[in-house]
Amino acid sequence: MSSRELVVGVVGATGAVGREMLKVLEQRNFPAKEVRALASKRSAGTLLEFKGKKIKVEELVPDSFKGMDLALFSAGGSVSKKFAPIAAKDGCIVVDNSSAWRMDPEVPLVVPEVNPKDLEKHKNIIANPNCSTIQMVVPLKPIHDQARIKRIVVSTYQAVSGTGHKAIEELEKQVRALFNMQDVECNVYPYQIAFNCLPHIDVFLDNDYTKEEMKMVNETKKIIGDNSIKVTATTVRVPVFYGHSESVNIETEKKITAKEVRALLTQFPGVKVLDNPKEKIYPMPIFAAGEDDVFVGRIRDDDTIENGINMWIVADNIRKGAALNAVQIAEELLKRELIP
Ligand code: NAP
Ligand code: 3JN
Repeated sequence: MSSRELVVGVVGATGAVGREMLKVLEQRNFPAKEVRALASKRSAGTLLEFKGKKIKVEELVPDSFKGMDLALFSAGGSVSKKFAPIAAKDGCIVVDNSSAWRMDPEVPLVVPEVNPKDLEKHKNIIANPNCSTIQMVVPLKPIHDQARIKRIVVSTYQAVSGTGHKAIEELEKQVRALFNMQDVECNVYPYQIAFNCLPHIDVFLDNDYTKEEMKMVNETKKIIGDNSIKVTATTVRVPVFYGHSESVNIETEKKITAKEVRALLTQFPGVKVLDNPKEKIYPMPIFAAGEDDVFVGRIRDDDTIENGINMWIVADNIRKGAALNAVQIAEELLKRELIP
């Protein structure tokens, strides 16, 4: 990595993702000479901790990016739409966690294990994919390189932390209420999430898929760099705090066996294979929470088609799905000397 030390801003620093970004920057000893925390006026003045010191949250304003080298954004799409171009114009490189810029052809959409070279064409804004897409494309990349994936069918089981800190509180409160024989209050989700599954993440679109499902479809093609891959998704919210799970079925052009997939994935960076069903070893959110790797197991030949594989993929949605991937993008930018 370069020996440069950067002024780094975390936009949305008080949120579920922003707090994890501060943690990941600290844990990975990211070369920052200063870390600034930004959020809305509501939480300006709040104290957060970084490397044992208190940092005061500043209100995000158009002038916030003066003198800043890198900004990690996780304050929602409208903040990114408005402020990322302002930062970019001021020479500050933005790694944006929202969907605002992901499908813009001028903006690289990057998972460092999969398409780091796409960073080379950046124009100061880089997009971090959706968490469900990230954890799926990491293990699919080496399979695609070896056998060319033609079609993906995915169903997700997504943790409430993906909706932010208010959703984490909602699940906790509903569980407490139910154990105390009280009525549940639903403010974040349209229905009770405790002891339930909602086949509804983000808004419904005209084709009756949700926006989350179509993010998975479109982002996968852009990251893997192959528009011909067919992807179909069903995304479901489940009463888990941290860790998204996915059941993934793929059809490949060339034959690849479950045994070969296991061997490929064992060597791939960022992936941990947990696959010994006879010993009851398989990935679960309770193992993935707080971890960096994408866990893969239940790898099986799908005998209903000529070249098919089934697998089960689990990762910490706030870490690899958001904060860690963003910091890894920044590290890759430094390594490739792409930060002026
Ligand atoms: P959260 O817990 O609700 O936190 C939202 C953060 O945004 C807070 O820090 C909030 O600051 C800040 N914010 C809201 N409005 C703002 C404004 N007008 N100006 C400045 N800051 C503002 O949500 P989260 O889970 O951390 O998610 C935040 C965003 O990250 C999401 O909306 C999404 O775009 C992105 N995200 C991406 C992924 C992914 O899949 N890669 C996953 C989760 C989230 P206050 O304390 O001042 O309210
Ligand atoms: O629901 C999840 O598990 C992931 C949520 C991601 C999210 C939440 C609010 C807004 C996004 C995202 O990253 O796609 C957005 C957004 O559209 O920016």
